[in-house]
Amino acid sequence: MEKTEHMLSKRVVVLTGAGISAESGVRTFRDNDGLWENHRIEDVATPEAWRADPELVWQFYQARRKQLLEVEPNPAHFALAELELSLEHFTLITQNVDDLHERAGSSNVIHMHGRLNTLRCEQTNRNEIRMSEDDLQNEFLSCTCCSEPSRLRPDIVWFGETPMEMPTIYAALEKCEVFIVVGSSGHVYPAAGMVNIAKMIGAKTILVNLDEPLNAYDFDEIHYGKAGELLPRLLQTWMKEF
Ligand code: BV8
Repeated sequence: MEKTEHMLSKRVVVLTGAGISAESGVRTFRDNDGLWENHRIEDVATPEAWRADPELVWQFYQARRKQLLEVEPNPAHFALAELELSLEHFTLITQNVDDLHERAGSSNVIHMHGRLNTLRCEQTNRNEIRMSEDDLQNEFLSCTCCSEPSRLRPDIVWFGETPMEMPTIYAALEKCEVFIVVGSSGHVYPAAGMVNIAKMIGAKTILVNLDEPLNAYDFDEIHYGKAGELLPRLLQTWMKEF
């Protein structure tokens, strides 16, 4: 997609969470009390769980990878893709592992908690897109990068693992003038602490969320409601303000 000729100059960083994909039908973590088939997400999304019961963890991710084929971006995703086209300096960071931002037209999306549509070789840590029908079955899958194929793991940042692209994220935060969070409960760090960094460097902090997150006090401006309804409207205001 082409950038619009009259580019707005404000340096904007956006962080999204599960709430932006809720209206697309993707379950959030804590709205349905964070359970999956009676397992606490925090107990399934860990390296220890993968070591102890790889079949259980694999089924958890295969179910969510399959769901990617059934969901579509919603107006909130499209609004952010449009905002990106009007800004010279725009960084989109997501905690989400779905590909809805990309499918709505966003580019250079930083998936700090990994992605569902790629899998990672346990030997080389290389990732490959594996979303064909054969890749979505119950059996484990092997990599295509090793002469002796190794098992592939979900390309996901589990609890206790280091989020992706943190240096890039901190570099964008330290220069931003506006920091917008959409659809996150502020439970998970370091994502939930990013608003503090933005605030410290004097950026304007804006929250768009269905209900009050744990870190609500850190935001200068809060819009409570559904992202799919609020973002398209806020976009009009931001296009004038930024
Ligand atoms: C790390 C992949 C070191 C899995 C995920 C004690 C205290 C503080 C921190 C810790 C602690 N013990 C351990 C930690 C660290 C831990 C952590 O934060 N634990 C929490 C549970 C306390 N963090 C880590 O382990 C991280 N790694 O710290 O490494 C480090 C630190 C800094 C630098 C280098 C190294 C790794 C965390 C990554 C875990 N993986 N995802 C998977 O997806 O399967 S996290 C998981 O939670 C998802 O990514 C999800 O995005 C994320 C956060 O949840 P939210 O996105 O906020 O979603 P949630 O459901 O919670 O909320 C949805 C919100 O949307 C709600 O507020 C709702 O109101 C709103 N909403 C709903 N509908 C709508 C809406 N809003 C708008 N419109 C709507 N329609």
